[in-house]
Amino acid sequence: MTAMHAIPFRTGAGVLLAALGLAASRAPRAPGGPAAVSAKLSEWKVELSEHTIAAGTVTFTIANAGSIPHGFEVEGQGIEQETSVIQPGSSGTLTLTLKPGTYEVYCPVGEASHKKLGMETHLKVLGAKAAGASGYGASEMSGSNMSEMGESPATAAKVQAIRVTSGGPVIQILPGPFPFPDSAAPILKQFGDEREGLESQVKNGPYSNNVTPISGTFTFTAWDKGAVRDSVDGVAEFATQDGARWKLVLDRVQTKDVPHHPRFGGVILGLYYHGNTAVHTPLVPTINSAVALWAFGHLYKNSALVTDNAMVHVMLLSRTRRDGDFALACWDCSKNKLEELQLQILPGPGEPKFDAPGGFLFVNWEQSSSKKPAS
Ligand SMILES: [Cu+2]
Repeated sequence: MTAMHAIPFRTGAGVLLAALGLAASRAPRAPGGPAAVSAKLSEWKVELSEHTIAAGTVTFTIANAGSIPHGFEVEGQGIEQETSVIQPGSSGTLTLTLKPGTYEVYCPVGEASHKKLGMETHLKVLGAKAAGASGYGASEMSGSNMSEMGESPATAAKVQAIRVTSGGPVIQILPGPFPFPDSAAPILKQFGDEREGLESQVKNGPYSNNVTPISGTFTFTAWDKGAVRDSVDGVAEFATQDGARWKLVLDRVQTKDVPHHPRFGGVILGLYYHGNTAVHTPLVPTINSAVALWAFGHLYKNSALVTDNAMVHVMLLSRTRRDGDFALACWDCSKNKLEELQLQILPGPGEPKFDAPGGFLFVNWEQSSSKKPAS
């Protein structure tokens, strides 16, 4: 997902010309007056009207144009100031006195998750001399252009991959009540149209303490190559509590975002989400993940093809279940060891429910491991 908000890289004269155009068209601060900067928050970016301002007092007017709550934080040169949470459709202001230097501007919601998803930019504050009527020096211009790019081309192009191997006790999760309904309730309110469906899952859904030991294995490799080139290759085989033998072959990702459920191009490494983050369903505890992916799978039951379009969600995440009875043990599990491998399989769009309790397949391997694959 790294390329999601990347801006095409321009080199040489292009950078300079673009920067000159930018500097010429802006007067970020009237002489003696406070600077005014507008900020727009959405999934998953922070957009500023100005990326370079003069030192002194600045008032940020921040609009949340997204569909979930966000916040706004300015950090650098010894200061760290943030707004309270801004609801979708609302706005807030933040007035600061900034000295020269570079500041990070980001959404602080969800620990580092919204920032990691791309809600981060930079603001450059120039000293009085550099910000004078004679305009910006060449070094500041290229600096401001760099910060507008958000991330370096090297970062944007970086391919990340992970190989995951299942291990430890294997359990099948059967329908039942979600054990933290009170913690999830305030987050569910933010889910609009989806709320009703989620509320019925609170009573009887896939994230329950109703589990049964089974057996099986799951190994896959996932590649995070940017917004459109992510991929996955893997096989899971397991026998469910009714004795049926299932096999799932993963060879392509699902990339289509739905509100509250971004797919990050199919594969994302190192995401903190679910639970109290308002990113994806709150009917999963708040977790950190080594990898999360969304895929279409070929599903077989007792060697017969069930579908080529099974909807699959996989996470190697911070442990959510305790030893022994494998009950969900924490609402915020994000600090636990990243060793729980979850495989959730649902019928494809318009396809009938699976012949399994609740119509879905949900298997956990409790002590799984990951490594960087040999390239
Ligand atoms: Cu945010």
